[in-house]
Amino acid sequence: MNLTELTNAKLRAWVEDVAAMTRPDSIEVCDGSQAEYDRMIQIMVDEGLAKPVPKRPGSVLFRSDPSDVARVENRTFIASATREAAGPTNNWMDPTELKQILRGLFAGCMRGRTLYVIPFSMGPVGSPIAKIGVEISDSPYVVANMHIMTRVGVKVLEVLGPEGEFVPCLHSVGKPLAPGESDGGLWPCASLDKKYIAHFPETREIWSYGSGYGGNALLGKKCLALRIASVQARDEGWMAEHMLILKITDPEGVVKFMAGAFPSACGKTNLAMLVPTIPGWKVETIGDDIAWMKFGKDGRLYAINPEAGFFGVAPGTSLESNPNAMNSIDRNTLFTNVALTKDGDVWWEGIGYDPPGELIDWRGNPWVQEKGNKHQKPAAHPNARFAAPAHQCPAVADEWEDPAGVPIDAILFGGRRPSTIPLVHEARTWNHGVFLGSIVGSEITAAALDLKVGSVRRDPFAMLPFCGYNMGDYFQHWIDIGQRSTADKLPKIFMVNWFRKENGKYAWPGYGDNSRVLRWIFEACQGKAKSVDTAIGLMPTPDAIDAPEGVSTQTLAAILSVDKEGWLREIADIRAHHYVRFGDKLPKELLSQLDELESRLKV
Ligand code: O2Y
Ligand code: MN
Repeated sequence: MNLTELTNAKLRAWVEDVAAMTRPDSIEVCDGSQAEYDRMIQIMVDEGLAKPVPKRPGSVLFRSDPSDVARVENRTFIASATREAAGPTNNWMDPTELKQILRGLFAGCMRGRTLYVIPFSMGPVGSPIAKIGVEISDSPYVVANMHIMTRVGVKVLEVLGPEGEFVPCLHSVGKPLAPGESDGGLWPCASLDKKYIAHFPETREIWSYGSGYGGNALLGKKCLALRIASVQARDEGWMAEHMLILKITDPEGVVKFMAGAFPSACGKTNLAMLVPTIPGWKVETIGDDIAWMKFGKDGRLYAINPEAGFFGVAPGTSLESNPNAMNSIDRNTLFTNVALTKDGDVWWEGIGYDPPGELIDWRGNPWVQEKGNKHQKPAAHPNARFAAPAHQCPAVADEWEDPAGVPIDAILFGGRRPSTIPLVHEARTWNHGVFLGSIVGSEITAAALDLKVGSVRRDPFAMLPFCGYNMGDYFQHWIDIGQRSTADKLPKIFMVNWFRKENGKYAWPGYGDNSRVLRWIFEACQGKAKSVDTAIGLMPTPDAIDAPEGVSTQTLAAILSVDKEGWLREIADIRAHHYVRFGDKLPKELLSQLDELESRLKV
């Protein structure tokens, strides 16, 4: 498609302005077709940027620049009108100053490249919960990944219409080409100090410069669906959350939907695709990373997965840890920074089998496994990724594209907590649940930077890197949401912890055995769970959860008990090091929850 086919005047004017600033050689409007996707892949294969993976039909491998392998939190900015609006947990920059820097960087930055206009829908096209974005990018890698991760093309432009609203998302790899120059097979990006992942919450704009990777460049995901959407959600009375969504069916065919917020690298994708170890139960996937939830007319919260694919971490993914993910990526998958085998397959650490001889590692060098050498550099980058269409997941639920969303029965919060936090407990009320969400975090297990071993790195609601405004106001938004319905209609809230340790070893096997905990949560939603009222909330009775193989009844009892001393230390830490950051913005309801919890523990 070309520019003249853009009937939305605002969109057309924006594209023309950006083209005048960035000076691309050509402009293409993406139609979202298979032919377009294939052409992007071919361009990158011809350039030497993509390598076919013949063992997985339709799949290719990319190797990024070593400076461009993950989200860059210290180069991610929330440029709200005031520092206070961004709050204590975000990198703030003055919007005028930041725009000036960005205009300088974007000037002429697409020389020698094509400017792609990517109209995309976050959520099923036309869903009342969905939002439209348009990404301008000079990266065919971004175009191909956006085809997988979002809904792209003509249908989106039709819904947008001549006057519809969209979030403008401007992206450049930040590497203009001189006449006749090409990337020469090397991943284009700018140096770290020139990377900017910039968000302008008031004007709902995203400007991303200098990185071609993942969350920095696929702007529908973390930038739009979380940072900008969290601001829209606050203003419009809904919720944009870093949550998986799963469907669980009991042996009688009763269905519940659960959403879950876990910090990055806590096994969210594995939980979303879990294969239960309890007979007769079924878990199906709606989404593995982001949930948008809106109230229905019946007062319940309905969730959609705004994405259309999975952008999962490859290392550690195996037929044992996540067979559904493995089967999702056996074709039509974009791999980034994994290793390549001689017989044309991918390999990574934790894939479940030894490499079949010599590999090419993620940097493009020959690599032979040195068994027992703990210092050997990995063949795949630890943040190596796969991008695969959600419809390829064998466990994807029938409802995953329902435009109305699915009614959420339970919300789960969790983190990596080797001590204190039990396997599962249920909040007494919505506000108690909000309190639990606000204290989510993971314990520091090895000395990292300036953080003390054993201290908790808080990641409230798993939104620390993704909340586009003041986290204190975000807590208040959660409290306000609870006022909009009644306890019988709101989801029940739970905190889970798959990572408790005893004598230095994990006490709970996790993975498929987490279904035993989900069953108790399911029963709690039906009002049928065997529960005991404790100081910290409702907990399973000793016989409510079947111990999986290898877990003794004593161990199970230990991880299902209240660690009074641990919780009192936790409360002191929350008061002194966590809540204090939010000053006046901390909702009084959360302080009351903390005080009440302390009093209950002290009786
Ligand atoms: O490193 C990146 O650019 C991707 S980060 C990511 C990708 C998929 C799902 N979640 C995350 C995350 O960091 O939470
Ligand atoms: Mn995530």
